[in-house]
Amino acid sequence: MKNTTIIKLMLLILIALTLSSCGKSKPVLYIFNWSDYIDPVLIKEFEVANNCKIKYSTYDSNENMITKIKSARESFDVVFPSGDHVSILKEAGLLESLNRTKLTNYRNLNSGLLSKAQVFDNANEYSVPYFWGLTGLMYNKRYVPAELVAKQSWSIVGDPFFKAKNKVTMLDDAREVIGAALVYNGFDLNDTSEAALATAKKTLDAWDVNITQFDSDSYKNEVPDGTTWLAQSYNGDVLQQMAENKELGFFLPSEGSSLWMDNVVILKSSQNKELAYKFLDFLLEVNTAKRNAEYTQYATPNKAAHELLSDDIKNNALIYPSQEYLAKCYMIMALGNDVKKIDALYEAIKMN
Ligand code: SPD
Repeated sequence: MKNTTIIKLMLLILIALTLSSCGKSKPVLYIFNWSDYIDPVLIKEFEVANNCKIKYSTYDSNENMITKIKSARESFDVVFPSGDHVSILKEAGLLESLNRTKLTNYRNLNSGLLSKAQVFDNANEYSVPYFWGLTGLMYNKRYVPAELVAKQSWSIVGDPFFKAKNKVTMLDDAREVIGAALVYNGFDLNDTSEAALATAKKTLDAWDVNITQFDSDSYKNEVPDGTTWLAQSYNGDVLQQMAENKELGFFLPSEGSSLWMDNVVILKSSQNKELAYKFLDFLLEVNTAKRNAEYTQYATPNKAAHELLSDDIKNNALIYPSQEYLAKCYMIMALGNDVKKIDALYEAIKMN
């Protein structure tokens, strides 16, 4: 064999060995998050800094997330449930009790918001606040007349202007849909009394003539392209679209709305807890949290990161509404067995 051939062969073997050992030794972290809810550059940075691979999957509702994590086929390390679902996962014994000594950046969190999170995780033992937000109405200015929007009311969902046009959608989220009708009628969003739910049903039956679908993802593309004109939507998702399209508008209804906090948790079944802790701590790091808030356009519970944000973001009332507006909003709470009443009403509306 010629010397050059031998050298080439040795090089190939070396490359193959390097590649196979990389593949084998790189730990993998399985992350399951809401769609459009992290700056993708951060994922790459974490992979490089920790010489690992992130397998990243997304969901569009807490209900889908729970179904997948309970199915034996899917296994995840880090998940992002909303507050009421932190309680549900905790009750089901699925969450890791967090060792805060591994979270060196935990001190960056806003202590006032940590106290608020105790309504669903009483000692902040299982969850770390990720972002908080509100639900409102997104619209396309090209099709929805300004006079209709001027009232800034949930009542626009049932407005006769939309009749037979098939242009209105609501979230595929029982708590948000029933919640909007409850708040519109002056009830607490967590009220499951017969009177409250009967009133909400009446309103939703009236709105339903306009509603074409219950969907939590499509509106992000369909309001911009005119397939949908008005959509119940999560504030940050809309602001991400509004940055690129001046024809889009969004308002928080004057009657009030839902207020929610999404959180990071590690599943008890996680196969790579050390790496999961590193990922949580990375998200809590001040510059990571600042960049993530800028990308997602959601309100950060990271006090140190919030201080670094531009005034444009800090003063944006669609991200950080006034205390006066927040007083009209309701945190979505876990309802135990009573949630079945909400689910039954939601299914009945969807079947109409
Ligand atoms: N694209 C991210 C959306 C996050 C919404 N989470 C909150 C849901 C509360 N019902």
